[in-house]
Amino acid sequence: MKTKLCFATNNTHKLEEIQAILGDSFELLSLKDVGCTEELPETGNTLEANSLQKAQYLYDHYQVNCFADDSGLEVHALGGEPGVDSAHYAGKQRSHADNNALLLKNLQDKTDRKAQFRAVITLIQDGIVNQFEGVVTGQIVEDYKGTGGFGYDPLFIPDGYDKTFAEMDLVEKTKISHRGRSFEKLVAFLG
Ligand code: ITT
Repeated sequence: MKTKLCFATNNTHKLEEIQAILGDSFELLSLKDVGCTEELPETGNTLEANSLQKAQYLYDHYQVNCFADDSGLEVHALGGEPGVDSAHYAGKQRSHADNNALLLKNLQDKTDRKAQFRAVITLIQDGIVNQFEGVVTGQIVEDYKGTGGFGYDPLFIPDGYDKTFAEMDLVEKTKISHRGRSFEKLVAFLG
C-alpha cells in the first residue's frame, strides 16, 4: 500500500514537483484532498517555527501524516532580514516588485552584498517531528537581471555562478536552490 503524506501547500506546482521526486511508493495529498480550506497559521518568528506551526496544525486538525515548508532570504548586512518576513517585506500587499525595490534601497551604499536563501521543511509522521534545512549562499546584485523565477530571484547570484536565479530555468535552479536541497534531504529521509 502506498504511504499517504499531505504537503501543506496550495501551490500545485510545488506539489507536482515533489510527487515526481518521491515516486510511486508515496501518495502525496494536497490540502484540498484532506478537506483543509482555511489558511494555515504562520505567526512564528523563524522559518523553523512557521513550518512546524503549519505542519502541526494540519496533523492536529486532520490526523494526517504531513510536511510543510517555509523559506526566505537572509541578508548579511541587514542582520538576516527580511528572513521570515520575506513575502511581506515592503508591506502586506506582498508585492515581489515592492520587496525587491526596498531591498535595493536598504542595501544602497553597502559593499557587503552577502545573502542566503534558506528553506526549512517540517515532517510529522505518527507524531514524530523531523526538520530538514536547505541553504544556498550568494550575493545581492545592484540591479535586476533576468525574468524567470519569482520573488528575489532577479537580485540573487548564487556563489560559483555569474547569473541570477532569474536567469536560470527551474531545473538548473532547483539543483542548487534552498528548496531543492531541503527536498533532497526529505526524500533521502523518507527513502
Ligand atoms: P507559499 O507560502 O504559499 O508556498 P510563498 O510565496 O509565501 O508561498 P515561501 O513561504 O516559500 O513562499 O517564501 C516566502 C518568500 O521568500 C517568498 O514570497 C519570496 O519573497 C521569498 N523566496 C522564497 N524562496 C524564493 C526563491 O526561490 N526565489 C525568490 N524568492 C524566494
